[in-house]
Order: sequence, then structure tokens, then C-alpha cells
Amino acid sequence: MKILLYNPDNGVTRNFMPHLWMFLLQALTPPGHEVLLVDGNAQPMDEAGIAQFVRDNNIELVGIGAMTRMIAKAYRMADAVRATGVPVVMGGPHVTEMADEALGRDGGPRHADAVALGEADATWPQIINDAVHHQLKDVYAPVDAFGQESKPSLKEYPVIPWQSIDLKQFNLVPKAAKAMLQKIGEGWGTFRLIPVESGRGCPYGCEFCTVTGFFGDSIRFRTNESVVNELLLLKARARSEKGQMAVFFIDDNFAINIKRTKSLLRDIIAAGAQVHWVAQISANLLRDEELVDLIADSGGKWIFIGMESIDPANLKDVNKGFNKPGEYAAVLERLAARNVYAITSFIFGMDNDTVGVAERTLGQVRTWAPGLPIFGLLTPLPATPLYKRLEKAGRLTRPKHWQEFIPFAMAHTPLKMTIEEAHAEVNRGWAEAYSPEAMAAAVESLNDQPLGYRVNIFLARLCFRGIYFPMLGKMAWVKVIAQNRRTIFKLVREGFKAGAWRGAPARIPATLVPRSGAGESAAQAAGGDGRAIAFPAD
Ligand code: B12
Ligand code: SF4
Repeated sequence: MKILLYNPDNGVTRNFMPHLWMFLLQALTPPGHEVLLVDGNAQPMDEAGIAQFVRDNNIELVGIGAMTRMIAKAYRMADAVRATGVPVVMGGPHVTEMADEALGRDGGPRHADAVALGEADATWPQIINDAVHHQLKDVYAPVDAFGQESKPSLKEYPVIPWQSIDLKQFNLVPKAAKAMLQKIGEGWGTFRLIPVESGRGCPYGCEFCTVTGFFGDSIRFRTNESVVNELLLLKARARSEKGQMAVFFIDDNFAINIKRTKSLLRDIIAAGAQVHWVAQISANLLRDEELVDLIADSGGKWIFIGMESIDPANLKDVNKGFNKPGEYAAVLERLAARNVYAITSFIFGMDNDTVGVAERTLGQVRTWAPGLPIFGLLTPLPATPLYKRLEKAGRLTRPKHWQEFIPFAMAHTPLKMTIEEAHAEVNRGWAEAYSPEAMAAAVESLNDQPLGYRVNIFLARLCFRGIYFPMLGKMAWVKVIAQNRRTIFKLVREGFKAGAWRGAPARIPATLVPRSGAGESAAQAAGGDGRAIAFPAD
């Protein structure tokens, strides 16, 4: 059977990274079937386009996965596929919670022939088998022989054949520059950010998050060996095509079990499997100096930290009281001292937020080590405790907000400001944090560092800006480059100076205890010559 796995775009930004579920299900597909992958973020497609693709390639089954944010597009694409007579199976966090919606059992139209609930590692082969025999069931739930919900242990993780997967659509290097960049250093003809998971599950149960409900509060890990082998495979592929591979460890909290994370990072270093990587780690776990040392030494470059708010009352409201705003600055300094920087994520529109929350937050951000702040609005995702609380309180203004997705728009009324005021706060956050002045300040704050770090933070900021300000067309890029011409000119001019790319590799503030061999190992993690990598944004 010929199968297409499709992930819809979100209509606003390009994705910087492919979705793991596609590669995972491809690897879990029983032999004898051909699986094609299309990520709408990298290969934009509309309804007519997918129908044509399905017909041209004689596809017999289409699998579509989507988050809530992309579900309306996912349904439209599913409808177009089903109109060609080809069955559609849908999976992922949204349809797991809203299976009746996908199956048309809630009074709306039917979009999917079948829905895979939860983690589909075990049900996928069964779905294919049923599709082959034209016996697709409506719902596939991961249950054991006794009908109890069962979750994959991850101890027997499939080998994703990165050495042979077609990754053309995910190269972040522009085609025109490929030939030239291939010759630089060990080669920059391709640059790909690859999702790798080392574990699943998070016990913290933050009120707005689907993860604890979806993956469960028991955490499961792959073996160190299996993760290390995957990294080695990626490294070998990058080398063979004179390009670069960086990794996004997509675990919800990569250091949820610090002992395990340290042992994994040590094994990565011992096996020479270091690649540049990014991961999500909550601030409370970054108090551990040894962990941060290992992060830097194993290639960690950016850590995504869900700070959410600088107001402890807000954090308590959403069951995230373990975040301590008072320690954010120290955590970021601890990372920056090893030339590891943070993507700091904030949510506005929380119950204790008032007008001025953006300025108050930015005021703090400006005093911290440079990073990539991002701002969103509190969003009631289906089946989360937040959704249920707001529904009960009659505060949902758009209870089915996903049916008509509007980026950066609230679906409930905040308590201490209006919806419009909350929108204005998010706008202010992005506009100020990514203004040419703020970009220049971030670059200048690294003046004591080799040029690579300044180029890195500038490129990353340019790309992250695109999460809020659409940067899909060439003109948008021309405009933003013109606005930041002074910083660009300065960086280019410095690039020609002798020794600009070298220098003191790590900034150890006097407040921090120096670690053994810190400078040298951080330089190695950055590529041996202090050069760092930018991770373009979604
Ligand atoms: C990596 C990640 C991202 C990446 C992008 C995604 C990517 N390229 O990988 C980044 C960082 C950019 C991102 C951004 C956002 N994310 Co995100 N992200 C994740 C994260 C951490 C990992 C995803 C992953 O790969 N998981 C591992 C795979 C194996 O699990 P899976 O995708 O669920 O797939 C399994 C099953 O769902 C199922 N399945 C999935 N699809 C399909 C399809 C078929 C056909 C079948 C049969 C089965 C199936 O089988 C898979 C194997 O078991 C998840 C949390 C999580 N742990 O999943 C959040 C998560 C998916 N993100 C979430 C959210 C809310 C967002 C944002 C909207 C946040 C924001 N406010 O801006 C943005 C939107 C991005 C966009 N494109 O518009 C929510 C989604 C909840 C929901 N109901 O939609 C999650 C669950 C986290 C959360 N806090 O609740 N995200
Ligand atoms: S720590 Fe992160 S993944 Fe875990 S429940 Fe909270 S927001 Fe979700």
C-alpha cells in the first residue's frame, strides 16, 4: 500500500523543524508498504494540491496529524483527500481529545475515516493492516489485552533510518547558497534541525498544558544507547553530505530526571556523539551546576524555558508555582556563562495580569543575559484543566476557537483586563523585544565574545521575530533587513577583522564558581573555534 503522511502548515509561519511523528510512524510501518511524507510547512499545499498529489502518486491511505492550532486546515485537507475516495486516518493531540468532532459524531461534518487516540506507536501497524483489508475502525485506542490504556515503554525504540530518509524539504540553507556554503569548513551546504525524543511524559500538570493528560504523568525514557546511536547516525549523515545537523530534544522537560539526563549527556560526550542541540528544561531544574556544565559540554546551545510569567500569583493560578521568578536571572546567567542561551517563553492574559504586563516583563528581560523572549496568550486547549475551569466559570468567548483559528487571539476573557488589552500587551512584547534597537542591544551585550555568538543571536532573533510578525514573503525579509542594516553592517565589517571569530569562548561572571576546563570545552561544543549555530524559528 502507498501511504501519505501529511502535517498541515499553520498559515502564519514556516516550520523550522520537521515533525517527529511522521518519521516515527514511517519507521513503525510494517515492511511491504511505501510511506511518503509531506510537511505543509516546508512544502506548502492547498486542498486541490493534496487531492492532486494523492491521485498522481496513487496513494491509498492518508495519515494526518495536527495540533489544535492547525486542526481547521487539517480537516479541510482531510475533506479534500476523502473526496478523492481515499481514506483518512487522523491522530495527534487535538483529535485525541476531540475524536467525535473528527468523526462527525458531534453534529458537524465527518473529516476522518478513523482516529488514532493518544500514542499510536502500537496501533499504527494495526491501522495499516485494517486499511489494507478495507476494514478501518472508527477509533484506535492504545490498550493492552485487558482493555487497559497502555503506553509504549520506549525501551524498544525503533531505529529511524536517518541515513536514508529523504530530507530535501527540510534543508534550511537557501538553494542559491548551497554550492558555495558546502565548501566552508566541514560544510554548510545543508542545515537541518532534527527532532529527537529521549523520553515522554511530564508529571507537573500545569493547568494550560495537554502533556500530562496526553502522555501521562509517568515518565518513560529511551535507553542512552539508543539516543546516542541516533545522534551518531545524524552526525554521519551531516558529514557525508557536507552539511550540518542540529537536534531538538523534544522531551517536554529534558531534565525531568536529572540523574538520567546527566548520565545521557555523559554517554553522548563519551561516544563523541555531540551535535549542537536545543531542549526544553524548566527553570527549577537548571539550578544544578554540574547539569549545566554537561549541557554545554555535550553541545547544548539553546534551552527553551517556559517562564510563563514574572508574577508568582499567576504561576500559582496555573499550577506552575514551581517556577520562581526570583531565580530566573541567575538561571540565565548560569547558562550564558557557558555560552548557552535561553528561549524564554511568556504567557500574557493570565488572571492576575493587568495593563502594563508587557512593559513589566520587558523591564526584567532587559536586565537578564541575552536570549530569545517569546510571548503568547493564555489559550484554553481542549481537555486541559484550564479549559474546564473557564468553561465552568462561563468565561469562554470562543469555546471552539480552533474551528476558526486566529493567531494570537484570546478565546476567553481575562480577569483584570479586556481581551483587546491583552492583545495589545502581546503586540507590545514582540514589537519591543524585536525592535532594531533591542536586536542591536542583544548583539552588543555579547561584544566580549567571538563574532560567531553575535551573529548567532542576531540570526536567531531575526527568525524568531517571524513567529509574530509574518515573514513568509521576500518583501518582509527585505524590510526587516533594511531596518536592521546598522547591526548587519557592523557584523559584516567585523567579520573581515583578523581574529574576529576567535576569542575568549565563555563568559564566567565573578558571581559564578568557575568549572574545570570550562572555557575550552565550551569552545569545543561550539564547533572547536567558538563558532555557534543559529536555530531559525518556527
Ligand atoms: C516539538 C514541539 C513543538 C515544535 C514544533 C513541532 C515540531 N516541528 O516538532 C515547536 C517548538 C515549534 C512547537 C510550537 C508550538 N507548540 Co508544540 N510541541 C512540541 C512537543 C514538545 C513535541 C512534539 C512531538 O514531536 N512529540 C513526540 C511525538 C512522538 O508525539 P506526537 O506528536 O504526539 O505523536 C504521537 C501521537 O500523537 C500520534 N500521532 C501524531 N500524529 C499522528 C498522525 C496519525 C495519522 C496517527 C495515526 C498518529 C499520530 O502518534 C505519535 C506517536 O505516538 C509537544 C509536546 C509533546 N510532548 O508532544 C508540544 C505540543 C504539540 N505543542 C503544543 C502547542 C500548544 C504549541 C504552540 C501552539 C505553542 C504556542 N503557544 O505557540 C506552538 C505552535 C506551533 C505551530 N507550528 O504553529 C501543544 C499542542 C496541544 C494541542 N492540543 O494542540 C503540545 C502538546 C504541548 C502542550 N504544551 O500542550 N511545538
Ligand atoms: S512543565 Fe511543561 S510539559 Fe510539564 S505540564 Fe508544565 S507546561 Fe506541560
